[in-house]
Amino acid sequence: RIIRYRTSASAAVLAALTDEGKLVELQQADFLSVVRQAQSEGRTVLQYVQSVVESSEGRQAALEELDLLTPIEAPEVWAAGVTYEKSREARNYEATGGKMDASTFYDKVYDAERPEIFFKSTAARTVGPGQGVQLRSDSQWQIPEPELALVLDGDGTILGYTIGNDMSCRDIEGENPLYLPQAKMWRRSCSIGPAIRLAESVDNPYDFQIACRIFRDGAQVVEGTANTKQLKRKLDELVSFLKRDNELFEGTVLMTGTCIVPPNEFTLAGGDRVDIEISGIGKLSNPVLAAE
Ligand code: DO4
Ligand code: MG
Repeated sequence: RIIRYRTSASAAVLAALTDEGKLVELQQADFLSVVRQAQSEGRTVLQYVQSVVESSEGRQAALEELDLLTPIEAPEVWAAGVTYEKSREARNYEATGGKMDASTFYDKVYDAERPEIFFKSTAARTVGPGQGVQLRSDSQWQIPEPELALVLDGDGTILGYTIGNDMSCRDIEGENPLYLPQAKMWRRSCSIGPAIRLAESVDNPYDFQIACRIFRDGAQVVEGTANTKQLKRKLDELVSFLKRDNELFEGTVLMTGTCIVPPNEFTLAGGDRVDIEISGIGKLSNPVLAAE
């Protein structure tokens, strides 16, 4: 895994962290420079990073004890939607006021060849581990959306996997689908991290275990689990639609849709904490800030 963190002297450091907890600082300042260095040596990113790790003493460290930053300053974050049955059900509930008896455009997009893909965030709106995600002031029904996120190269190659939180307003989206950008995009409405799991180190991306837990006043109030084997679409299929007639900036992040939705009566409140854990990647933990 590749991580970025702040040292006690406040310098940002890029490092590799093995599954055994060996932490080795890398000489590059950002993940894409590591990718380019590996390419210039004719090696895969995993081969390059492994060689650096093996030839360095490093030290033992755990993610939780580091002052983590976003693992990449993604120029753009995009998101796919209605890629899991769970999301289709939740969207139908919002759109029909709970009646659920009519076929909706969410049913159609779930089955259509073209997936739903929308623009989610810019680097300035995206927060990292431990930083606050923020609530909107004009929504009464807000939830986190835990999602596997892809870190892409400019040609759409999947370089690695991270965790994304696609903060969403269910009431705004349910009122009118044309309000989607407002239901999805506002200050601090997107979080990514804590690490980038190198793509070559993942045998099967359709077997990531995902868990989401929400805490209020120190107690867990929501818990959900899922697995990427429930994903309706292939990851390359989502990337190919994102690339179509589009320019992909190096380091773009694509969130692949939510598979866990809190109970319909639940809404986030300021002071909550959202933890999203994905096997092999880590835990993305963010406090929830009240609306300004
Ligand atoms: O329009 C619906 C958005 C769906 C979404 O963000 C998701 O399924 O994750
Ligand atoms: Mg989503």
